[in-house]
Amino acid sequence: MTLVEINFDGLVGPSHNYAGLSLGNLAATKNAGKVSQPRKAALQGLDKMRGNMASGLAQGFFLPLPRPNAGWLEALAADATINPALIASAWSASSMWTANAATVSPAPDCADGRCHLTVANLVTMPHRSQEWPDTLAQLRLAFADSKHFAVHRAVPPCFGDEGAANHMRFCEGHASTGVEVFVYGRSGGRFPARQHEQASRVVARSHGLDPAKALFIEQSPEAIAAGAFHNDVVAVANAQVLFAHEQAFADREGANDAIRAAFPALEVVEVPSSRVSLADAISSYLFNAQLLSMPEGGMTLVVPGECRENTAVSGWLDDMLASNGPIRAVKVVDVRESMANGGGPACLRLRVVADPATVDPRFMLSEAKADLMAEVIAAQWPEEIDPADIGKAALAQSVLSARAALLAALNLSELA
Ligand code: SUG
Repeated sequence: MTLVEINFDGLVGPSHNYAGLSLGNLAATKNAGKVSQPRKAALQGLDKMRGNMASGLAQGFFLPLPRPNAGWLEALAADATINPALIASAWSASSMWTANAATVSPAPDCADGRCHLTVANLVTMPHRSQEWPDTLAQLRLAFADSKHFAVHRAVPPCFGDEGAANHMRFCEGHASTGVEVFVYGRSGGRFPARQHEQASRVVARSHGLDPAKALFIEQSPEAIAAGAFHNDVVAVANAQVLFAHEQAFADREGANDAIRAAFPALEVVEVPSSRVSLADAISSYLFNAQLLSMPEGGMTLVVPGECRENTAVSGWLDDMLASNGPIRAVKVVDVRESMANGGGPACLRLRVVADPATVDPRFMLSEAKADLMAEVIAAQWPEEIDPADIGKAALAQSVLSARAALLAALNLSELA
């Protein structure tokens, strides 16, 4: 059995819109009220998937969840008097950011030798708190092979869990035993700390991780207050490399020492605040990059186009490339529609280390399937959504029928 890293990207749903629902997510609140372009957004995401697949990497996908979520509105006894933000919440396409779908511990790290996944409860934000039941259904389908996977229910709701966005794994190679690092927030000043320490500990226990290889590290309150609502806005790890901002963790030296004690081969690529401020890191999403081990060797950092538009960030990237570090290439992708809601290349993917042959093949991407998806998107996804139209019956109908057409094309109508 060959274990490889598979990136499961969330396909951007037909209801993608800018309702400004996420307090503490500066891009989303800044763009509240703007007209979105769901068709363009989904095609941008699909192009990112195609690009990684063309590099020889295994690529999977998850489907948009049913929106508007009529069951949720019913549970809220929604009527004409209800707060419009709650209506918009029921329309949110936020499941596209699959880094928040679940936390994943690959088989070599887990006591029973299976890959464990815990669906994230996302309780802090109302619009995200409704995702987990439908995400769980999808995970249970994609990873139904119980010889290789264990899919867990969400952590009980008092403990906020935002999934893999706050989880890093260090290893010699993806298929070897790793050290898993859970980053939680205690305080975020003016903004909520969405990942709670207890939730991370529940996930580590239920995955059967070796306590010596599971670390719990506090995110810096300044980073949360500056708009890093998840750790993956200020840090990303791959194999032996930690790529992080100097102000990512509450105790920078303590964090590096603890990781190095558990994983001596650690290589830290740190960006000092004197080169890139927290504000520039957050507006460009430098760290919300995919750090990928390439099939030919070396690592590539897949960054959003916004990084090349920021002088400080672009200059740092050039210097990094000129140095002899572990990151050998930088690839720029256009995911602007997602970025405007605070979701970069790394938010859009969930990493699962597995043998692709053990995954339900309907969730694995091929060029032919990407072509088919692009056809459905071009024909069915709304070109634009003006937030003023959210809640209108005609738009709801077109969003529902667009998703149904995609499920039918992919032979996944059981997720309807
Ligand atoms: O939870 N944005 C998402 C972005 C998630 C990014 N994910 C990672 N960092 N891994 C969020 O804040 C905006 C939706 C709106 O406002 O309509 C939103 O939910």
